[in-house]
Amino acid sequence: MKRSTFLFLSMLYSVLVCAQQPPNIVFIYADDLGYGDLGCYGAIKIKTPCIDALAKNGLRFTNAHSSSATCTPSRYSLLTGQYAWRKAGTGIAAGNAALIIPAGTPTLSAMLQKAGYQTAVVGKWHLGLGAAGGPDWNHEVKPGPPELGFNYSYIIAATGDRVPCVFVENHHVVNLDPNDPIRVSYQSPTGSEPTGKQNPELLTVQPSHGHDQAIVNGISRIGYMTGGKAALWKDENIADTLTGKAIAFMSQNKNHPFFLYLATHDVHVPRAPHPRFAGKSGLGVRGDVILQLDDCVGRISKALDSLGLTDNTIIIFSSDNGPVVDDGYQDEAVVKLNGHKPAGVLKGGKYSAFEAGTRVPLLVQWKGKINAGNTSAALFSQVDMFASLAALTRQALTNDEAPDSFNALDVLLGRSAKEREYLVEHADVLSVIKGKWKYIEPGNEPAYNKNTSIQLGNAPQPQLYDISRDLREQHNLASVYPTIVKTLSLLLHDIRQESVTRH
Ligand code: NG6
Ligand code: CA
Repeated sequence: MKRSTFLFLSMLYSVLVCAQQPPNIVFIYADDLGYGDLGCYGAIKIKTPCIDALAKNGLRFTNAHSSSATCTPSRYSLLTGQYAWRKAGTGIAAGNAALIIPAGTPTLSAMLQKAGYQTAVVGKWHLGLGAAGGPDWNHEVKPGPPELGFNYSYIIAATGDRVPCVFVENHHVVNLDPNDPIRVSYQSPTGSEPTGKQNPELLTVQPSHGHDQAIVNGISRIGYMTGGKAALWKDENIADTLTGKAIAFMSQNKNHPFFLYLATHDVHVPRAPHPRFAGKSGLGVRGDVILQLDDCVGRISKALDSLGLTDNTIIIFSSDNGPVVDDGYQDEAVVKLNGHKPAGVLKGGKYSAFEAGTRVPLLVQWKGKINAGNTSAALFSQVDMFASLAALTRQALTNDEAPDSFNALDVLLGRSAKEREYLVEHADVLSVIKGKWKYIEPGNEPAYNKNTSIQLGNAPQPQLYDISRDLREQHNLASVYPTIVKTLSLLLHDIRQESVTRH
């Protein structure tokens, strides 16, 4: 064969192989990042150029929602495609909770594994670990992500503010010295170590509510912990460690389709930015860790570029719930806000039934496949990620897989504006959005949390807002439109009764 013919045929071969290779999926899940926290969502006091680049090169959603207003239930729904409120025990999990999703449950990761993907979770897990009774930190930490369809996992078991402050890689605590075993309790002290409550003089930041138990790196946490000294993370290095592990996973799998679920610790408390970012935002530590988050996203994008994978990778960026400024530490985030509005134009925040609880940034970049720089106003729920990515990878779903997840792939890729007929929001109470209406069911929980200064959206009477005109949910129209209240409360009732809502 002539050299030129050979070259032509081998080029044709690689073009065909590339064309057939399903896209890599990188899902970056920020923690507690609000609708107003990014430049591309209107923030002017803080610069987020790397995250904004995803919007510039891809699609930006203005009406996308996490499934819940807190972490554990949002992550539960993301991975199972089932509303967390259907299942007891899916509220904010303790750091020693048992695995909330039983091993063998159909998950987003297992579905993508079936589709031929290498799968990884790097970062915040917060879905419990281990069998009933919780994890055995000193031996095999099992079951966990490996039993739910992840080929590789490098996780923070719960949150940065909960013990144990160690990473778990696959089934083992990283750097654990067997002679210094870990003991954890959420009930009573595990040893005679000082605590935040008894020894505030040892702390670099004082708690404002809760967070007064074990002290790790001068920061007091939720829960008691003894031992595992060599395994403790340094808070300032968490972002770099996670970004490094994520990039290593992508590099190792560059010749193979992969799904990377990168769940950052930022911008959750405690906020301990690396010295590169400390003091750099001018907005205090919360601003600094937003810069750190932006840097992480920039490094992921750059790594994809240098691996030559950008064109065949979908990057999805979102947040697990809305923003909170004082979430339990006197870290000066409130006084240094300097006019920045984490929730943007919305009312409420993390924990809230108002829009800021679940309406979060969502950006999707797939160069060459998604038009650059567009905005979508379509209603989108993260519970739909499962069925949408199943459609992308041509996986059929049975009814017991992802029962509340709709295939919204065309919406996600900006090919259609045909949105969900309705969307359920979950905080202390459930709300439903349909068309221009948002109905919040009545509930007896407090209307306001004075610790976090968040309007929780709970009220003993039904609430109805026309969010097309009153996005800030100022005017409760429930008494003006009783029939709409009735229709939406019946819709919510039906959704609650059904165990499968996908149709
Ligand atoms: C709350 C914590 C808060 C945060 C939250 C979970 C207190 C007083 N507050 O209970 O600091 O950890 O749980 O956040 O302990 S989430 O984003 O993981 O849902
Ligand atoms: Ca969160």
